[in-house]
Amino acid sequence: MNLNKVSEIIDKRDAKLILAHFFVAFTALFLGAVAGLLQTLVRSGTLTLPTGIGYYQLLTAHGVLLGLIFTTFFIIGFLLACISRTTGKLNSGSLLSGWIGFMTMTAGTVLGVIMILLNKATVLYTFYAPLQASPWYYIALTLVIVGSWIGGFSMIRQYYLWKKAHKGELSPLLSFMAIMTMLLWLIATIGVAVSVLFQFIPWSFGWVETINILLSRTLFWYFGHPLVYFWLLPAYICWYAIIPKIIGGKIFSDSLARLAFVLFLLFSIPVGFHHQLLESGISPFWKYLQVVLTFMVIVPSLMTAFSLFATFELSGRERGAKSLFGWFRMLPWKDARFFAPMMGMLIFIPAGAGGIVNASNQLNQVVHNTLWVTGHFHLTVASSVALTFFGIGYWLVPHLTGRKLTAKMHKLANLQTILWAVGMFFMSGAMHTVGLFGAPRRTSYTTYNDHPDALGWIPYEVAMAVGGSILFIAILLLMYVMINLAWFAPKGVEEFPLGEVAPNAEKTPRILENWKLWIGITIALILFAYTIPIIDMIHHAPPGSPGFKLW
Ligand code: HAS
Ligand code: CU
Repeated sequence: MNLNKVSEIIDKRDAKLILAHFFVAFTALFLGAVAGLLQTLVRSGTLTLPTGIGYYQLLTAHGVLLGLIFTTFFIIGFLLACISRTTGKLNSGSLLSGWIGFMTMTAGTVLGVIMILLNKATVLYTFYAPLQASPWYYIALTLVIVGSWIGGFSMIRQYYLWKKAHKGELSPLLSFMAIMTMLLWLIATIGVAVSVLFQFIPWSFGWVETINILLSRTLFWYFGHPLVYFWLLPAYICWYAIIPKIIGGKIFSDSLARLAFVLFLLFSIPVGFHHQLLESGISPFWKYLQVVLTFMVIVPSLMTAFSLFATFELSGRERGAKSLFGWFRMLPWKDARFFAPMMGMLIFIPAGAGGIVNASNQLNQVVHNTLWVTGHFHLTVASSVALTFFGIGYWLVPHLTGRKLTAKMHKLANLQTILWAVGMFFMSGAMHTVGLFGAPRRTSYTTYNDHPDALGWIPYEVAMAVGGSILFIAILLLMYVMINLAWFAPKGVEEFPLGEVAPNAEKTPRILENWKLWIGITIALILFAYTIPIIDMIHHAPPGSPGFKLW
């Protein structure tokens, strides 16, 4: 087997492919952020959009560009970097499929954005039926998904080749985590692909007149929940395996890290009903079962919190920290590669607690479809995950371009992290609070005929706009730093911080790499949680719905 030797610096050809992904990701981030800023201004009554641009059109652009495009491109780029760094440079076949995947995703992105700009796809990022977009929009989404599969296959192929050449060896932790993340994505996207190909495309072309709404939403959330872990797991890769190196410590336990990722694969998917607790047509038994499984998927996050605390404390004590929390001060707070993800971790504590509120059936009745939920996902994906991705970008971009993250850029990057945290505090804090007062999500500015409740929401919406404006300044700063790191920073070598496992950690049990076993249990759990409810939805379906264009 002709496998390349692992080098500390990612190969130049691989670097190009990864940078191409980052280029699309950060462009989408910038455009999505512009939409976000405008939305907060419109919603608070501060700004009226020029005719021709709709609030819901902006909201669609915002959700799609940030939630689907920024994340997917960044993640695939980062996972490719993890694979290339730990299993050796991509061989020519994997590199080629990497590029084909990238091109396919980019074509889908361009087509999708054109449809949104033409106002032919104002259906928000969840594209709930019976809202009906142009068929070309669904085709665009299909291209993005299929492209991501091709990129994923290129990673799996590389991993397989490594395994073949290293019979009986444990694969590198980073490559294991990357493959687990991609596997989660492959299994999850099957749901949305089935729905788009067999329901949305025929319906929007007019080949069939109606759509089974409940089935389409269920297939969406079969995908939509694991989607949020597809965002989270790359951040966990950084927290588990990269942060220890940056702080001069060690990975607490290789087995615990791998076990957490295995549990995410098992429990991420059969839980979509926690987004549909208020949807009629699903029996309470199946909702209950999926809520139980949702509480199971909290376990690997708690394990992660435990493992990170252990890493931080051990490294602090090694450097002489004595008191109970003395290790806290020993952490490298001025290092942007640490500070941004660490802020993400800190924010994940209240963010995760909010998730547990959402998942609790009775509390979900209070928060569902209110701005609380919008607040929840701005803390999770838009803070914990986004800040970690920014933190990865601060070393990975210069590593790939052969430049250095200078002291000045460290300072600006830290300032951007602080601005992000402050902006989110106002925006997400106001969203959570006013959500509890009943303010709905996904609505433009309205006073509901000067209803006193609705008038009471407006000050919070103004606070959201203040937070949104601070966040936009932070995005401009981020763009400045990233452009510097890509094209202007001084030439040099920026390391890829690859954590090592603590020498006294237990040996990793082989069963954790038993892919067939984990995939088997995953499929069994999915079939258990979804088969009967889906048969019910098809058998007892009310008459299907025609399409609506409400914009
Ligand atoms: Fe969620 C809705 C439940 C996590 C994203 N979620 C959403 C939506 C999004 C989203 C986008 O059950 C809206 C979808 C839409 O448009 O309708 N969520 C949960 C639960 C968790 C959870 C139980 N969500 C996430 C993550 C997301 C995300 C992660 C993105 C990345 N969510 C829900 C539910 C809904 C929902 C319902 C539907 C609501 C509705 O009615 O519509 C859990 O996974 C959370 C577990 C996390 C923890 C925290 C562990 C803490 C850690 C940090 C440790 C920190 C350290 C540093 C060590 C238990 C790991 C400390 C250092 C010091 C020195 C102090
Ligand atoms: Cu969920």
